[in-house]
Amino acid sequence: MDFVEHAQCLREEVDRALREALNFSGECPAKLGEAIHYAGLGAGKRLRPMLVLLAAEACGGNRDAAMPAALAVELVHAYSLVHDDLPAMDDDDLRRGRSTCHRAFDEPTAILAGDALLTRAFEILATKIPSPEMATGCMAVLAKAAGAEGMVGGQMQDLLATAANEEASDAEKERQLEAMHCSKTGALFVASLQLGGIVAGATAAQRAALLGFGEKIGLAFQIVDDLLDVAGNETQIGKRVGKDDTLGKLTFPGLLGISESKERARGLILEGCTHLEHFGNRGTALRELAVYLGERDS
Ligand code: GRG
Repeated sequence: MDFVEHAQCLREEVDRALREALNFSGECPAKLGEAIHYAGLGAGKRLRPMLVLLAAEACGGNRDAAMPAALAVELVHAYSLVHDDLPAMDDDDLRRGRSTCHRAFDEPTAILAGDALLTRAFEILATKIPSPEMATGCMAVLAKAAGAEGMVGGQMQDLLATAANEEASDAEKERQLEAMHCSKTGALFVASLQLGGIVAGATAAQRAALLGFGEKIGLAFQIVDDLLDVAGNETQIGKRVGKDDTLGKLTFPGLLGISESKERARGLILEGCTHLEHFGNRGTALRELAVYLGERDS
């Protein structure tokens, strides 16, 4: 099986489990339930859950035991997309090839659906991971990565950067851009790999290797995301392109140019993959995923 087929199988497994995880049996109002399903089950790539599952396998664990952690990361990611698209944030109308959640429903419902996806993530970690130590370990890692010192903090840096720092040197702008992406996007990539490690009972050395790998590929992913915003195909990507430029955002292609940005992404992926040597053959699927991240067109 080549990596594309492997990734498709993983995506289908994740989607089946996601559907079940978003099946609210209690008193969830129907409209809220619909918005949660709409945002949580849209046609995303499911990269973060794949990272969780493949990291667990690289550390000698199995996919079934890692699935609750994989779902939790995907739900946090889905919430962040809903809130990122809101008028007060990026004000987008297209996501995953269809209307954003607040356009398909309304703004208050989208805010609440995002909140419910976020809280469901932690409910799943608390109730579906049998070992209490592993469950609390996962909750601590995911909360930190998603919060003020991670994704939410990175989003704030992004909002502040748009208007400020005009005077900064290119080197300083690059440093700020990397720091912002490390928090906004990279933290959840690193957390995905760490969660896979935790549920597989990884050693400290294995977790350090996953961290080294995650930091590099998280940044490479974001550089490719910036490149797709400049030169990608809106239908393939499923979201508007050219937004960064319209919003006056600092981006890697804006700062380094297109070919240097591509070179940078390639270099980061190669560097990241050196950390996978620690896992021998068990790291192969993570390596293939990293290569895919660099070459993706959506
Ligand atoms: C609490 C208001 C509030 C906000 C939460 C919105 C937010 C904090 C953070 C934004 C983080 C964010 C949306 C980062 C963008 C990362 C990114 C490039 C997402 C696209 O990821 P893909 O390509 O998406 O993996 P798919 O659709 O494939 O899952």
